[in-house]
Amino acid sequence: VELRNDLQRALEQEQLEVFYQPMVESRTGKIRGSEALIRWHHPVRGLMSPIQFIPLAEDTGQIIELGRWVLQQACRDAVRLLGLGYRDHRISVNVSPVQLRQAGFVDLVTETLRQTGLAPELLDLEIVESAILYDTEQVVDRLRKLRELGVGIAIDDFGTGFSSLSYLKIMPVTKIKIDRAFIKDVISNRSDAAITQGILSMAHHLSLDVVAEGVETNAHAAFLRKNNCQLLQGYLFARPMPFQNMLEFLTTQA
Ligand code: G
Ligand code: G
Ligand code: MN
Ligand code: NA
Repeated sequence: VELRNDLQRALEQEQLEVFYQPMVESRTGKIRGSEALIRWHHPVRGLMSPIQFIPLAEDTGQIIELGRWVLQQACRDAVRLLGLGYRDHRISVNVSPVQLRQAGFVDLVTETLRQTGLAPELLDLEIVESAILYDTEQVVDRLRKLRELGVGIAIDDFGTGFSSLSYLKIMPVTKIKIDRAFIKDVISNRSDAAITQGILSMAHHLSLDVVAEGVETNAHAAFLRKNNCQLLQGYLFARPMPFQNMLEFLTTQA
């Protein structure tokens, strides 16, 4: 209850901040986009990770307001990047299954894009496999409408959910993000290597973009480059950081 009240105050008192983590093209080393990751500057507990409050916000329904805020902030920041000349920098925003179950979600995205002036083609929404576990028809219909707008749909934490792969046939997916659990030991563990290669092969045959998460070493990056994984994300390149630091990071890469 306490944290719930705190979260309400956080939304009202601007204690939330969107951090960004770059996604790098494996072939060229160029930054192609970034993922928006929420942080909470709690007045007593300090900087809080989303795993400490997203599940609570999902239970209380506060995720709706929080998600709306993140989407708007990320779109605004993306437009700022455009204005600075980063013309094809994509922005990825995490969307909770709870948000996707809202009838008004497509309107929210449409309205946010209109208000901020961001081209839909520069926005990816990251969703987890379990997002279509409930209200499947309605959620899939919403995802189709978002695709029709031009927004990209990325499957986050790919391979760790318990869903069947057949959802790839009904979901209008454009991108897969390989979960970092597979990347961690990809060099030493034959199963992880085989699974990663399998996901990459499947994604190519389905014409899906792929991002590997949790890329922490040069060996990870080399393995993924060799196996034609286009995009890499992880501590090897940068940790999630405030927008201002992201701007500086971009200029060092230019
Ligand atoms: O930023 P970090 O790697 O600590 O994120 C931890 C988890 O919180 C990840 O699973 C990430 O997807 C999730 N997360 C981060 N920001 C958001 C957000 O804005 N909305 C939702 N729904 N989840 C987020
Ligand atoms: O579930 P999602 O993929 O959105 O989660 C992103 C989370 O992964 C964030 O908490 C982020 O801080 C974390 N993360 C990003 N890059 C790395 C990495 O290279 N190694 C590890 N261990 N975690 C990472
Ligand atoms: Mn994510
Ligand atoms: Na992930």
